[in-house]
Amino acid sequence: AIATNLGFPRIGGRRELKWLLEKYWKGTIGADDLLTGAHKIRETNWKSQAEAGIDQLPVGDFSLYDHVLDWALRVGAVPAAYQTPQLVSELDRYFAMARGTQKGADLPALEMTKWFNTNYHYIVPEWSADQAFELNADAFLAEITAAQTVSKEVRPVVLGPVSLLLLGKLKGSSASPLVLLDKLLPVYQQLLAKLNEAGVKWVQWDEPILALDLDGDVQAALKHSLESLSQSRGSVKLVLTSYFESLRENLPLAFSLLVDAVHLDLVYGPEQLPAALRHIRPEQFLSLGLVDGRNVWKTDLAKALELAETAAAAIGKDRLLIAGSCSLLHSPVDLAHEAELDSEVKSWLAFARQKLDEIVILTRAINEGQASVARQLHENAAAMEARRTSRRTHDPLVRDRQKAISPESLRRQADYAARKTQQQERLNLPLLPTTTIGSFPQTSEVRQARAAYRKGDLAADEYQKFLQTETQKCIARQESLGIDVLVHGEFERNDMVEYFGEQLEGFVVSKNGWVQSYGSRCVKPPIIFGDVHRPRAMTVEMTRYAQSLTSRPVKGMLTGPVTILFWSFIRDDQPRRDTCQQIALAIRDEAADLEAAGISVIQIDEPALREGLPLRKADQASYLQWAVEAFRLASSGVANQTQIHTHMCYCEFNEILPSIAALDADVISIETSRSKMELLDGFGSFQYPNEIGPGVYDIHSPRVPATSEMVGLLKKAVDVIPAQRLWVNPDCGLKTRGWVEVEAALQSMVEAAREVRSLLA
Ligand code: THG
Ligand code: ZN
Repeated sequence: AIATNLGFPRIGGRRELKWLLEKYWKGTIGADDLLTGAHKIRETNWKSQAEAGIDQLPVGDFSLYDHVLDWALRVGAVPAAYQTPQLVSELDRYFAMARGTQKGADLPALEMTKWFNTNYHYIVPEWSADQAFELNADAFLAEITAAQTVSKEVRPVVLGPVSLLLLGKLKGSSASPLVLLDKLLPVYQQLLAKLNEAGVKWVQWDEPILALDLDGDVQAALKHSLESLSQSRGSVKLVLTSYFESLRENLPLAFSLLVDAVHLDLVYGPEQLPAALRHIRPEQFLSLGLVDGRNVWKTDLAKALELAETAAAAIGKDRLLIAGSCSLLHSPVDLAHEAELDSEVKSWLAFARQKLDEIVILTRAINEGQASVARQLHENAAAMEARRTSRRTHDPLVRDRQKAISPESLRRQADYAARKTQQQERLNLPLLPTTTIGSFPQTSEVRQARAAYRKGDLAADEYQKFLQTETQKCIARQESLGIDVLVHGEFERNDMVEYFGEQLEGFVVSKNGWVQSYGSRCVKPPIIFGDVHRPRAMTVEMTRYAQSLTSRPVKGMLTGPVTILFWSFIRDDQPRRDTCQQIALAIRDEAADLEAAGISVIQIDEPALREGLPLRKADQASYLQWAVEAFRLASSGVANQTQIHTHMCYCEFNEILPSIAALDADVISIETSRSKMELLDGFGSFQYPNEIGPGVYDIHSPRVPATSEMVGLLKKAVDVIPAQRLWVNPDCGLKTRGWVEVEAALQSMVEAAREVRSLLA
């Protein structure tokens, strides 16, 4: 068996890439410094993989911003707008496509969207109907040469032509991007010929779309692409990789393709191994994805070895590649950087660097026998046993409470129409009430105060005083702007999930467990290791304080159970729905406490509801059912007079509208302004029953929209949603913006609401 790895995190153990990129964008370092720094990260990654004993080093898994964008450029697909001579260097062009530019050329970024069901976001390539392709792989080939100095065997990672095309969009046409396949394949032929010349033995041929439901055209395209490439590749072998899901009905297809190995994600689809062993052809290798590439738990090596030994017994150990389930891009880098983590929980964890060791131990156990790694296997078994039996993962009180959940606890007391009347009596809001999504600018002052408090440089009471002053200013500003439903501003919070993870029992938060979200942006998901419960109120004090400053309603701000679940590292020893239900109970208690403190409006955000949707249609209905139930459990404990809001962003809502309606929130705010309210059409034709606040301006841009623009959007909205059920708010939270633009934009927004109100009167 050969020890392999599908990819390593790019961001660096200390987020070196993030700092380099942000300095380069600011202009404090030049292109040479950026490229040298990036090369150093690549080299460090290769060296640590080689030292760990990985036999084939992945090359091309690194990227300055995003690997899908890299491949669009490697096949020469630059949309016309970005071919302008105003973009002087290749690097300017690259970053203009990735994040837009206002220097010289004024160009928006290309669209960005989620990478399958992960929390990573990729840049969506734009294809044109007359698209021409051209190989542009010198830098890629140079990386291969550089990696060959670190290890004798390197494995270039290539994003396959069918997935590349389908991950992009064909502009101005409703045809499938696959109409371009025959134009694209010659570029891949040239590339393979060059890899052959470079002495490459194995290429990782990523076709991640194999994890999806595929129609006949896509299946035929995969077959055709590999047939057309078989001539040009000399002795290069291809390992066909997909991940995040079992291959299911695509499995026979995968093994029938002209590839020399097929990779299986055996963490998310262990049941596919027997079918794979039946379908594998005698000359093919099998790549076993045994180590979870997107979670933080140690692998149960005994269980993984059982699978590997079954495979070895069936086809021989010489035909096995041992690997992570997917690229380690989705794992934090190195557990060794976590000096302060709870030591018991830490003994159950493996980050990317530790996962390499697991891959090598499994490979040695297969090649040299279990005795050769007896100590490591023994240690692992002890860690597994300790985790299984730890009292800290099981809380009988939480379990009893879950068993006692009644159907009534998933329902508000009255239906929406009755609630609406009672809420209006209490809140007395105008037509088209104005509000914001929750957060206000996290200025450097706010972040510095939090950092000082965490370091111990700022005393707890000083920090509290600081937060109160910020909140006070924020309330005063909203009052003078004339906003109807206020928020406290969330100055005490870092991230909307991490903040709750820090306070709930059953979670730990790492110091350095960063994972790339997109470009230079990272998240640090909390780790759910045990049964979740809420030891004390989390948001009540600050919300009550804010409410004491004003006679207008202040919204209590909570993150919903589904979003807390999906933006955390999830325990793998019980079904997700059980964990989600536990979080929902904690949020339900928090909502009850807010209500008892006199809070009349409570927002429970669920931006990740759509994210959790399984990749395969067959699994979606049951997911939606437990996800909706978790939200309803969290939100239904309050009285009719308490108004529940929710918020969702970055997603295609239309396909899950029935589930969004089933949440039965009194008010939902959604992101719509970038699509100029097109998104709202779905809500109109579906006849969404409750209140909606379609975002009237895009908070992702520093641009301050004119009142007339927002009036235009509101008029469009009134056409699809009755005015009595319409709210006026920005697209999303304001924490990434500055106060100057926020005040100007909100002033225009309040003015727009007033104008439309008088038009309607
Ligand atoms: N929180 C969490 N997960 C998320 C989002 C979030 N996943 C989806 C989406 N939002 C991703 N978007 C972003 C947007 C901004 C940042 C990260 C992900 C970001 N991160 C800071 C950075 O990299 O500098 C780190 C923030 C910090 O210091 O805590 O700006 O909102 N959990
Ligand atoms: Zn949002």
